[in-house]
Amino acid sequence: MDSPVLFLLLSLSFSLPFSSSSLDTIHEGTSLSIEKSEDILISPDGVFSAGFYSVGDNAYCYTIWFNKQSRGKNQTVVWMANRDQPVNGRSSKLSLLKTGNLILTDAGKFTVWATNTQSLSPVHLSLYNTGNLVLQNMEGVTLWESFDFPTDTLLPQQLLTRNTRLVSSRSKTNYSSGFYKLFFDNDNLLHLLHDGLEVSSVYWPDPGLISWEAGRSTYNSSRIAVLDTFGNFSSSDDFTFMAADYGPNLHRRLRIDYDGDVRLYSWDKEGQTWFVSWQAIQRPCKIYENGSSSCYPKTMLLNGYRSPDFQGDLYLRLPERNLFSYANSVQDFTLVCSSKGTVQLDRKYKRSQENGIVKFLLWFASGVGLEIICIFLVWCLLTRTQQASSVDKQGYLVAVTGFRRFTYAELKKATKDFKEEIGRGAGGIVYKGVLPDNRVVAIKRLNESNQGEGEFLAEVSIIGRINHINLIEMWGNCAEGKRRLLVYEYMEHGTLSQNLSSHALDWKKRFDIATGTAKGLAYLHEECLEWVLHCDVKPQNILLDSNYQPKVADFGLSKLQNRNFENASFSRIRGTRGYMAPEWVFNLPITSKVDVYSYGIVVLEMVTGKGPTKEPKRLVAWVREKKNEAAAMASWLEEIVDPILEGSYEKGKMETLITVALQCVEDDKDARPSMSQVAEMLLRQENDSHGDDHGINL
Ligand SMILES: *[C@@H]1O[C@H](CO)[C@@H](O)[C@H](O)[C@H]1NC(C)=O
Ligand SMILES: *[C@@H]1O[C@H](CO)[C@@H](O)[C@H](O)[C@H]1NC(C)=O
Ligand SMILES: *[C@@H]1O[C@H](CO)[C@@H](O)[C@H](O)[C@H]1NC(C)=O
Ligand SMILES: *[C@@H]1O[C@H](CO)[C@@H](O)[C@H](O)[C@H]1NC(C)=O
Ligand SMILES: CC(=O)N[C@H]1CO[C@H](CO)[C@@H](O)[C@@H]1O
Repeated sequence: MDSPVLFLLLSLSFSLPFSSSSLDTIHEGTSLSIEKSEDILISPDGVFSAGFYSVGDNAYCYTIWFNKQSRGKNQTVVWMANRDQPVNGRSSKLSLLKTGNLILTDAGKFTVWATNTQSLSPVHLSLYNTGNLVLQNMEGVTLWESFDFPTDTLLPQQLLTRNTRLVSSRSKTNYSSGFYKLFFDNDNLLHLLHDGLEVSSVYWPDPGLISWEAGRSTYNSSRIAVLDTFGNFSSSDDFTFMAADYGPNLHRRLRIDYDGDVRLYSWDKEGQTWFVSWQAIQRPCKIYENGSSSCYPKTMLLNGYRSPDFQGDLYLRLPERNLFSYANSVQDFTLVCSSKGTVQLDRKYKRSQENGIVKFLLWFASGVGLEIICIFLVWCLLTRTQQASSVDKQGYLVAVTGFRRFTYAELKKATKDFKEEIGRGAGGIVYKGVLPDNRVVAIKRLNESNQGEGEFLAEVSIIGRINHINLIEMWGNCAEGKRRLLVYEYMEHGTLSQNLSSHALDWKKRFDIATGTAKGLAYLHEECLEWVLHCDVKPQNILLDSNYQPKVADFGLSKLQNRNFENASFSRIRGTRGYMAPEWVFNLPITSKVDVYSYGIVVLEMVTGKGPTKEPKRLVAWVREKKNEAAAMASWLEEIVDPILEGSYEKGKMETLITVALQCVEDDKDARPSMSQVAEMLLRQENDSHGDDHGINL
């Protein structure tokens, strides 16, 4: 410092928050104080800083930000230590203790955040050129690094793993944790989840697509994604993208924005500003915003979305009596959606005053600007029957999402403190309950697990979307702490097993149950959004509604439960003895054919009235033997059919049913038909018999 002027300039520059101080490392025993503006770490190349950052009135977070500052804008924050618990603007400090722990203390001296690390040898904290804040000991072992604990931003070379997730900010100005999450789900796919206070829903990739349709692969379980410095993002589920300005740009960052979209930003050197070089969701209207525009096949059509790419006219056919209310409710819904990278949603949901049976709402809005115009047709059908009040209270959310989130207190009350037990299984206990709107429900209380709430909700939202007349419908769920509950529709006639020994199930009902169950399982295996194995098909899991139509229960739970078994895609505990396919015993790969096997046993049990006890082979062998004797003895059916039926059944249909069931229980899984083939064989039989075969054997 030979010139005092230079010295003055230099010390001035130190008092600016983004000066080019050379401090990139602190050693143990050091504290960085919130009051001292020079207490800032700056990466060696001067690109990143770490220090206290104002997030509101006298509220500060310890953050890492880009030193490059868009003109007139606030700093670009890339990481926060304490986003949900800001500290006071006075006396707060970050201290690197001799023990190796890095702690953030508030004015009141309590610890707001800590790395919880310890080390016997001296430690130091450095801010790297990558934007990674790293705590190392003398031997160069990394004890902690900010790259392992991302907030809403992923920087080049920072790995997104099975243990990390990006969580959006609350809003543009509020940095605390918001509702949108980017993470690897249990199916090995990178998902975007809206995890709201009442409902949660996966909205990317498009839930209407099967993984391979969305260009994803579920097979690679390494669950890892990374963005390189050139702007090439690649993920282990085969999802890849390249920045529009692919190449050696100096600065990039991938962020899940407060509006739920994921965007890649690149630094424009000339304009000194960030620009979007990629985004996950092109049309902001597609982002989940409490039921704006997605497709929900589960419930009645509540709203519709017209793609801007669609040029034609659109017609909706309605009962004539609704035309009147249609005209009156045009104004009921307002929804503004512009395409300028921002979503403005201003919705007023009003119920029309008139006592019409069905309400119909139509609305459209056009976006600002020429590029894209979003047109929404919003249509609401709410039947005003005796249940009108319940529909009014909850109908909106339930109809939009298929299910809602309950609090534990609500469910405790609904079940009168879990008084009436109606079932019990491997996964938990089922209780009967009554919701405040008088709907009777079955509430399954799952055994406690360590599964994260977010994962549970993501999974449940998938199960909740599965909708088929022969599958039990889920109405809601609850996740509080370790408590996990599922709320289902209540089935009047209980389980198939409770009915088997009664006279209530005549031949026709039994055949219908076999057919319906096959249809439900076929839907699970082949048609629903996610390929789901049941893995525990048995009479206790087949429920009967007031018309004795079967509804398969407990599907999807294998997905909820096997979380605890690291890497074992299906725990060996799943299933019930007597109904389990030989694959389980011989440790062979588990496919949908395990459900086919169990189904076959259930049908044999239904036909013969004999349970499989502990040894399914004996039942199977016995039926096979009798059938093979058929050539010699014409009356083999009489010998095996449940005596409760008192011989009242259609012979041809019965033979088909038994033949199909025996195919289902072949030891070789490849010899078993698929569930949809079973359904088809039975349905064909049913149709044929409407014609000639009235061979009721009395
Ligand atoms: C910068 O952030 C503060 C609060 O943290 C806010 O009051 C201010 O309006 C922001 N300035 C700009 C230009 O966004
Ligand atoms: C941000 O939002 C959260 C949740 O609504 C709220 O508790 C917190 O006070 C907000 N923070 C600021 C700085 O407004
Ligand atoms: C992008 O990264 C993936 C995975 O590392 C690689 O296979 C692919 O070739 C890269 N693409 C380009 C254009 O560099
Ligand atoms: C799984 O993905 C990772 C990361 O993309 C890759 O390195 C690995 O080779 C993949 N494994 C298989 C079996 O494809
Ligand atoms: C951002 C937004 O509009 N959220 C709304 C979604 O819907 C719920 C329930 O209807 C509202 O409470 C939220 O404010």
